[in-house]
Amino acid sequence: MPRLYHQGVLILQSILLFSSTYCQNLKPNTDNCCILDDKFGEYCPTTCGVSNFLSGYYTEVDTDLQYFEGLLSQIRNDTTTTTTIVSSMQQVGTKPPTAPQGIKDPTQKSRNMLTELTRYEMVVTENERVIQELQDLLNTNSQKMSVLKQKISVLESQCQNPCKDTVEINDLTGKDCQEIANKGARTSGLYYIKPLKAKQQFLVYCEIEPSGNAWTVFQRRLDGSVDFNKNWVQYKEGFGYLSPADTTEFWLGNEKIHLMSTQSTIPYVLRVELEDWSGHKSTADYSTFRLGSEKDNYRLTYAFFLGGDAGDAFDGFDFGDDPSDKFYTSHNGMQFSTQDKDHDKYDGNCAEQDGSGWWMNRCHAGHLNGKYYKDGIYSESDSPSGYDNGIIWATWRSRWYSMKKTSMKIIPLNRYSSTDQQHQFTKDSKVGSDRRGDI
Ligand SMILES: [Ca+2]
Repeated sequence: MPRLYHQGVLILQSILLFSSTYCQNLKPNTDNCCILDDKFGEYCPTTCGVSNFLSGYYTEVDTDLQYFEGLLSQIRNDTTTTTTIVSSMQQVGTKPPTAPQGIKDPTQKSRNMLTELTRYEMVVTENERVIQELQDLLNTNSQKMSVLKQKISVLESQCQNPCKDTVEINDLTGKDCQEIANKGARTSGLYYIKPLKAKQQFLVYCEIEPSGNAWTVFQRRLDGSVDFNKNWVQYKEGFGYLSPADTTEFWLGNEKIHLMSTQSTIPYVLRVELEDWSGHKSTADYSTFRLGSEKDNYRLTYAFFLGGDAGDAFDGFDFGDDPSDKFYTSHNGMQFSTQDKDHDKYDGNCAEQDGSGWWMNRCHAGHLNGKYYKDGIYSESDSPSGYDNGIIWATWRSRWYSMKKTSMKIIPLNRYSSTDQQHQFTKDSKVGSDRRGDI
């Protein structure tokens, strides 16, 4: 107890000071001195006096000290209690209140249940949405099934009727259309013919006049719906479409044309029919038209030009570019050329440049398998090669004018009723290396 000790010392010092002050006023005598001796003189008190004096205060001081000790003890207890309270308050301020263990578990369980409930509600909501979607889909499918059932019902009722081919093919056949007409046919349309050397019959369009003259058509242009830029095999076999009313474009095929045109001792007449974009029409007829075999690359030959408003473009045309133009644009005697089979008289490939198959020379004055140009007029810039590649007939229209409609057809010479017009061929022997008939 250092503090108590110091307090006690202070009290003793105070008493001594008091005693000293008191002593100066005290006159020594026998009553107040236990040892009265001269050696001490007037000095008083003696040790015994001091002791007695202090003894007189002992009880009082001791009582005070005990009182102070009691106070200190109380203060110490109060301080300890206060410290504990402050510590508890600090803990209360920093730590969250903790629930008793008995309450903690049910609370957590309750929270888990709430979470599960929320999740379950979400699942229920999602399932309701899916069910609604499936219901909508079911309704849609039911409607579609209803429509399909109605269509099936209509089709089933239609199937009760006997099937009917929408393309009417006539029953009569022959080696060509003229023979079919000779058997009594008077209606133009689709017929099967079988030339003498043909292995099997094939379909053709027969144009039969009321008089009984019948043309077998092997080429038709009328709307540009068919691309005539084909290869050798396609031109050999034919392409495009035949139709009962002759309303579609086609090339019958070189092999068929060869079989037809070479089957009889009676020669065939070739008629070229043209129509421009103003509705004007013209023809060009050639006698003894023949197409050679594939071995001869389907070479074109005819005896002479019979006549026609279109003029004799097959004999070539003098375009004014070179004296040899006419010779090198004639077609009689030319073999057939395509993009992949070059049999022309030109260093290049006329058929490839002009995008057609034709009896190319160097190259042409009549070119009916050329590119279809709507409205007729075209120019070098329209042509990929810069050459005249349209459907041209130079003796009737400019090489930069492409026909709207064309056809090529044959008839036996004995049924050809037009006035014969003899035409004498002349050939220019001049040779050049450039194309003729082109700019
Ligand atoms: Ca060539």
